[in-house]
Amino acid sequence: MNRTLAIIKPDGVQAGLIGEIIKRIENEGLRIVAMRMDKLDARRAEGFYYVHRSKPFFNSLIEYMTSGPVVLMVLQGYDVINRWRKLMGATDPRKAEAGTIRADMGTSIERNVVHGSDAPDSAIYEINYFFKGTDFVE
Ligand code: IDP
Ligand code: MG
Repeated sequence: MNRTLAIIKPDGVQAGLIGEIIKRIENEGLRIVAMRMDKLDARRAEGFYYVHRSKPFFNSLIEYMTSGPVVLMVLQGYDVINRWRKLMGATDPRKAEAGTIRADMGTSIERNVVHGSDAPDSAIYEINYFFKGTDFVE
């Protein structure tokens, strides 16, 4: 699996960070093979994050993810899942490595600016959740 799903979350879009985040993706040598802006409603956000449905932070996460527009992207490249996770940094911006997107731009463990698939099976689920075959460029 050489593709992953990336999301610029509502706080990132709201703060005007789309360009800076895409610049980091391109500088890393990852290719954007599908991309669009969207606004998630609760049903779509809940389906996307269904693995977290019993977590205490689930309702707050859904409220956050539906609070404004997002940028959905499919990234492609060698070892892309790990490379994008490394660019993002740890879930909690306070624990994220210096120079990562979450360390530089995140404001809390919830409002951490970006999403990235964490494994090949979740990448397949997440990419297919938002994109269909004809959305991709080669
Ligand atoms: P990840 O985005 O680094 O893969 P996950 O554990 O999959 O982290 O959690 C999904 C999202 O849920 C996080 O990116 C963050 O927005 C939110 N989240 C995770 N843990 C917490 C928490 O303890 N409190 C509040 N929100 C959380
Ligand atoms: Mg995750």
